[in-house]
Amino acid sequence: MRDVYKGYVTGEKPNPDTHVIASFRFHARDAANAAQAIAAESSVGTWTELSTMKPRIRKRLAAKVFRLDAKNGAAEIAYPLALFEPGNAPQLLSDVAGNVFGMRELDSLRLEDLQVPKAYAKSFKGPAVGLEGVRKMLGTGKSRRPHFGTIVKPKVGLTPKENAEVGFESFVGGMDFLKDDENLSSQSFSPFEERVVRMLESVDRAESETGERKMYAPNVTAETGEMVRRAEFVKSQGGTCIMVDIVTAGFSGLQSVRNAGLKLPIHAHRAMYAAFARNPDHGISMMVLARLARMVGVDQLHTGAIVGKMEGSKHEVLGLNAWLRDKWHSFRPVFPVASGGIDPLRVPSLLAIAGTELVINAGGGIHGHPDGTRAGAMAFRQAYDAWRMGIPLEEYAKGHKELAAAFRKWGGRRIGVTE
Ligand code: RUB
Repeated sequence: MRDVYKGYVTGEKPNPDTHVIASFRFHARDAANAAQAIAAESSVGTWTELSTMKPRIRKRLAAKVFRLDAKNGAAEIAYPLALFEPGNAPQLLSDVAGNVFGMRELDSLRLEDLQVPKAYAKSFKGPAVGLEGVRKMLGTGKSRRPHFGTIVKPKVGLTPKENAEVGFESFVGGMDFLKDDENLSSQSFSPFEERVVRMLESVDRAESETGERKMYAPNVTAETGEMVRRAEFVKSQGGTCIMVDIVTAGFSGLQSVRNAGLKLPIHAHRAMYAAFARNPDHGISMMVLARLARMVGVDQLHTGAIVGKMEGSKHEVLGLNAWLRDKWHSFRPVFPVASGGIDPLRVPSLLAIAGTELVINAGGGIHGHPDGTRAGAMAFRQAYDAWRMGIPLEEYAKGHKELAAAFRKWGGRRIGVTE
């Protein structure tokens, strides 16, 4: 054990009302040294003794390892609340999830969970409308049916006019919700303002044609100030939702948008999350990302589709979804979003596993339908109707040509679920 890391340990259980508590797993040659190195580096310490260190600083601000499982490489560390600036999510991460991931004392490090005290949580806004608010906006509070959403495909390249036409077809076919893709912002082929105006026209047209409420989430992800300007533009045009790539934009950007007070629900796309969440031995878990996102204030969050194209075990996704819908401090519940590689034939399995308090998003599974976008959207709703009435999909497809065509195209796809 290096002397400089000694003393960052305590036998006392921390008070959860006055400490942030982080759960880590790690691989290291000397577990006790490694755990204390994490506590030191993420609070007041560094690799050497400091002539500038005052006893009062160490006493008040040092993080402490209060549980160490050296055999399995696990530790829980308590951080005094005074370490944190209220309402500053980037600073929280720079602290508990900053330098520590690169320390030589550790071969790998994983931040599994993060508990924050009520007093600190209160300094963040949380979801503006939450799951129930989004349901209210779309009029599904009573039926409790899943929301069906689409991502216009191709991801990028369509003009605003083409994009809006695809949107209209999706809405009329039965989609409640439509979002831009994660890499669409304001490129030359699709300037943001024009895209928003045209898609909102499609929302209006589709609402009058179907008598149903529709919602569009334009992707406002950009430089922080620009994100706020884009969100304000959406609001000024009568838009009812925005989307943010919460990882690539960062928590600073997300906070700027949330704190702008626009009261627009935020659809949170997690593009790039797997760079730090996928390796089970290193990085930051999706659970930690979900906690931060909810605390800062998103209303819908991608958590994994279980039956789709992206990683994420059933156990993990169901745990995340249950937590998002459950009570946590005074924050509203968040709508979990299943997305990535879903086609209509996967809808019954997804609903059987994950339930109906869910947004089901599909891109390729709608715009890849052999008879086009409207038929793709209809096939999704038909798959839901079949499931709701307990009719096997093959049976239902006999009287529903859109579902039948989906069978012809995707019937051979294997549904793989990682437990
Ligand atoms: C959806 C798509 C989304 C993923 C992201 O398109 O690519 O960006 O949902 O994954 P498609 P996740 O329906 O054609 O696959 O939701 O797991 O973050």
